[in-house]
Amino acid sequence: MSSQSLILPANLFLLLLIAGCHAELRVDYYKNTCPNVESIVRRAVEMKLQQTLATAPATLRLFFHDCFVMGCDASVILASRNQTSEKDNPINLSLAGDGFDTVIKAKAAVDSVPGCQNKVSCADILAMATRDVVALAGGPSYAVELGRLDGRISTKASVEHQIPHPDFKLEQLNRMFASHGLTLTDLVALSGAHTIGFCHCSQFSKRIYNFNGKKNIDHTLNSAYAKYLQQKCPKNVDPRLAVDLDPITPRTFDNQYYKNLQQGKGLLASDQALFTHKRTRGIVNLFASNNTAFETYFVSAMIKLGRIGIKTGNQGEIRRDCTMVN
Ligand code: HEM
Ligand SMILES: *[C@@H]1O[C@H](CO)[C@@H](O)[C@H](O)[C@H]1NC(C)=O
Ligand SMILES: *[C@@H]1O[C@H](CO)[C@@H](O)[C@H](O)[C@H]1NC(C)=O
Ligand SMILES: CC(=O)N[C@H]1CO[C@H](CO)[C@@H](O)[C@@H]1O
Repeated sequence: MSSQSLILPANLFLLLLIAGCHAELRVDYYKNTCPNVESIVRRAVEMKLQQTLATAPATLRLFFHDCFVMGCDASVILASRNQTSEKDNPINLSLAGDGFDTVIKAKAAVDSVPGCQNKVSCADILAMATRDVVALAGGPSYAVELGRLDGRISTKASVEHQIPHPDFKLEQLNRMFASHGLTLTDLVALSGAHTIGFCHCSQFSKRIYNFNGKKNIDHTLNSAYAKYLQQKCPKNVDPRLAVDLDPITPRTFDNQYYKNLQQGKGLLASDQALFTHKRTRGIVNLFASNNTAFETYFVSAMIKLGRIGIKTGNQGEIRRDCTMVN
């Protein structure tokens, strides 16, 4: 037998496996078990957002981290007594508590409705809450596919090499996103999430103080913006200090992020790289000039993100407490 004929069935099997996963997600998954789940989650998210605006970026980023590490299975929310779960990885130092709190509050709201108790997964609640915070921050809304089960495994080690680093070059970003079936257009559209939220000084201090190990400023950085950042983030600053990812409209989910990139005002090296590189510059320019195009591609990429590594059947469960396996 030739190696070709051996490889083909394996690929076909993988394809069927992926297609099979998608088939299990449905927009009306809870139609019979908890028909009002969407409005219950929405109300809980609105209340949480009224308490703190940080809810929006925190929840959106939590969803991204959940999906990239072992799939969208709420494994990022599992806590361990011995500090060995995903959220204990140092990368999570920056996962704001408000994202976790949003899911826990929405889960409590769902479970308080007769009939809905223990019927809706934490992974689905996170997916719905993410859609809601984006819309409430001024971004597009979309129908969320549902039917993810919650995972039972969460390890600190699983986070390694799964979350992109802000110093990644375009090729590294592309490789990581492609490993989850996401295209360059998806990468550029999803990076638009950095139109809201905060970033700690440590994530970009190299760009303003010692670029490439020398006492230089990253030359792709707008010089006025670099000066502004040096004022906001002096050397040896309190590591808890953070600045807005989008300096112009930090609380609004819009396409300002891409206009910033055109002016050298991308905060992270991984943001600015999208404009520096010819391969993605056209997509940045399109999104900067046409907000509808940005919203369309963002929604399509979010739906793809929400399909990564979903657990169905006996691979998962509906957790009673989002922080613990049943
Ligand atoms: C392309 C690769 C990406 C890199 C390298 C990256 C890196 C980062 C870093 C370093 C921060 C700041 C964390 C901190 O210091 O607090 C951040 C924040 C954030 N990221 Fe990303 N990110 C990427 C993609 C994404 C994607 C795909 C999403 C969602 C779809 C996302 C959503 C967010 C949000 C909303 C924040 C603000 C969080 C907050 O204010 O609590 N990021 N990201
Ligand atoms: C930490 O606790 C989990 C269960 O919560 C257990 O599976 C794991 O082996 C423990 N790890 C260490 C290093 O003790
Ligand atoms: C903006 O993008 C949308 C969606 O891709 C498209 O239908 C529309 O024609 C574009 N508008 C302009 C002015 O190019
Ligand atoms: C939200 C959360 O659980 N963050 C944790 C991330 O990891 C650090 C340790 O590296 C913890 O101190 C944080 O509490």
